Amino acid sequence: MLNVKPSWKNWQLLTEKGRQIWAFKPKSNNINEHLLNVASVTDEDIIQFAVDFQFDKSSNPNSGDKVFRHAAINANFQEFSGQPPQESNADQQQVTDALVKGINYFSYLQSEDGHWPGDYGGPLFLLPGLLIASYLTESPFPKAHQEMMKLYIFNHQNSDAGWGMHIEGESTMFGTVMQYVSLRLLGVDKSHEQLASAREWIKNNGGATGIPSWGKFYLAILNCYDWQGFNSLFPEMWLFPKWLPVHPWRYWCHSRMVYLPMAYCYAQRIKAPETALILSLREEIFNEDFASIDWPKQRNALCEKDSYTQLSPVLKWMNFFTNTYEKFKSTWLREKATAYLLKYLNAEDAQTDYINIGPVNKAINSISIWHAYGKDSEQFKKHVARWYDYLWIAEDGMKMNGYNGSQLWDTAFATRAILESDLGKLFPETIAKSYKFIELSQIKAEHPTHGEFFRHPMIGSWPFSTAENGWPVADCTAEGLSATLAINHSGLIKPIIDEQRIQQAVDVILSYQNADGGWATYELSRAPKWLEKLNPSEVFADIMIDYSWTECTAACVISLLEIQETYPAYKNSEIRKAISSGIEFILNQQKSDGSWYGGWAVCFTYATWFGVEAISKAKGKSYFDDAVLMTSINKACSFLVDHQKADGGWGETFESCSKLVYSEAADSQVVNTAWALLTLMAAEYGDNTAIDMGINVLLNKQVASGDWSQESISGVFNYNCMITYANYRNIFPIWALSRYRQRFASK
Ligand code: LAN
Repeated sequence: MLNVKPSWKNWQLLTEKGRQIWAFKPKSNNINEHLLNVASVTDEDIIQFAVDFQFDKSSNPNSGDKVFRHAAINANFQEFSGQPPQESNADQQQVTDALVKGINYFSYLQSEDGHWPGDYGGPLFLLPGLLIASYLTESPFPKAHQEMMKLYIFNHQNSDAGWGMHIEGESTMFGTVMQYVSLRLLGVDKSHEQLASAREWIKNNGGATGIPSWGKFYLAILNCYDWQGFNSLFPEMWLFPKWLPVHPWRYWCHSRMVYLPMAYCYAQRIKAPETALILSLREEIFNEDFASIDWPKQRNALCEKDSYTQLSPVLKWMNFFTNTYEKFKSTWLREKATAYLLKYLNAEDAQTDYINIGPVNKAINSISIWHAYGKDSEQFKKHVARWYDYLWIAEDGMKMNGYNGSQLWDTAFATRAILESDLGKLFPETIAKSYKFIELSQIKAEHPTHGEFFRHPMIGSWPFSTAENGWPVADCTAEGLSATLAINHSGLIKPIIDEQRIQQAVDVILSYQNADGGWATYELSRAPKWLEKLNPSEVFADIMIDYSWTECTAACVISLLEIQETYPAYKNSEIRKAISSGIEFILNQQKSDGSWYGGWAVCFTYATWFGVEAISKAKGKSYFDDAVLMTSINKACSFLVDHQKADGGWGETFESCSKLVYSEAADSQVVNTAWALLTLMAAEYGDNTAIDMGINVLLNKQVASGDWSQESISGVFNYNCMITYANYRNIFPIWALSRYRQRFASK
């Protein structure tokens, strides 16, 4: 039995069709009723929360998802009862046994609907946005939730009293002011010791005027910052003709969908009433007297600890014009722009069933819709109901996830990992459940307004999280398709995803290929590279355009290669061309040291795995010159072997992502080790010792239950913000062991 602390038991994860809701002492398992009868929290409960959610950030800032996992395991865990295959020697037997144990353990984490729930926290600037929305709209979270949020924020305070952008990051003004304000909104008194020291941090680093623009925005909403200190968001830009290169339809969809509600709030200059709390906050976070601050001068003020990208001179010029325009703007045009923004916001809400594309626009859309239609409107109520889809509980408290989950992504990877070796067939029920979820998540219809609001056609695609979120992603489609093919080939289940639906997925993937041969994330690259010069965020890089990425490209190429094997007749020459130019893109991305930079996980080991996996799969099939492919693969393998640690594993820190150079972790990490091993095995690397040593690291690090411990953070976005993928510590070791086993089992 795993240790479940008393108050962990009071929180229960309800799931349905991928939706994940943490309910406090729920009276029923009906997910739709989780808000109807939230049990009231007693003083004893609160005292017990503080004991049970004590978390020592200094030993590892990453929680191990124990609240969910321990409950799931204790509910019905059983050792594997079947007969694992008998191998011909003790070493091989050890691998097979570890694999059986690893899959068996992981199968108990799968929810009834077939997906693998998991912690998707990491960024620290998300929950504050939601808390500001809840404060402004006077829609408080239940007390139990509030207490858990406080604990989370306190638990993640750094030793210097500030907070970072994400749980592993050094303190920044953005991180610190946002958490400070959140704790105050949650009712913590300013005399609290941890708040007093945080205030010191803020003061010593120049005060909140130096908060980056996204922070300025949230503070302005709270009425703790003057809108005049905020560069104009020029709402009229949304009325530009579509052919203009700066029209927002060309932006990366995440930027587009964040700057959309921001522009609405800016146009309306939404701000909270001046309550005693707000007046006090104004005194707490600035070094100057609030009334005396020269606001226009603060527009580009930035604490140096926050500076990641530089605002370009072009952007500064543009800001000059748009800020000046604010003084002379036409009311008629402003109203027209605002009406358009609202229409667009409604469309995004309808298209995502109020989940929205992500955690940032979730909060800001809620604010906009509340402003437009009021607290009692149906639209606003639907927004509030979806706040809970983003909340997650682990042993460090209640956090806001970076998405409404990573459901489809994890399920597709897990399925492929399990089915990589024949051993996966010992788990037919797990695969059957996965299949059900994958089937359910494939997008089957287009929104009526998809053309009007610039959405890429999506029938046949897969999203990252759930069908309800409904934003298709290129590489999620590829992973969904690869997992589907793997299940179909396993012969375990009668295929439900028929040929027509497979072809639709292929068509979507083809439609996503960029002119440079690569694949981006959610859409085609819609603007030239120079548009990045208009990136107004000081803390994220490359957010303006949807660029082609090594990982996304490799995933798409791999799935197309699989399609060519299974359905050679389908669009053969078109697919061949797509694969060849995809491979060329991947080759061009390879660095001279043989590695690839990873944009969506930490980091070089991740993208190098994708690069080599695609290239080695394409080898020998005349998509490309094999000599060129071999050189690329060999260079990649040398890179990895050069970075193998003395114990046989690999380890990278998140700084590989932000600094763009390989940054070695003190200890081997199972996730990096698994990626490196998958790569070397895909490459059929000649030196077995390197591989055997790596496998030993995975074996030695496996714990008795079959799990692996949570180590460092694995995911990233926009170079500078890290994000947790709790299931990676199981999926990738399982995958690497499966591949290793398949090598000896098939000999
Ligand atoms: C994700 C999560 C998944 C990820 C992969 C599929 C792994 C990747 O291969 C493509 C990009 C994608 C879909 C992705 C893009 C950026 C996201 C949506 C996130 C990292 C999850 C959270 C992040 C989002 C931008 C967070 C909100 C922050 C803003 C700056 C708006």
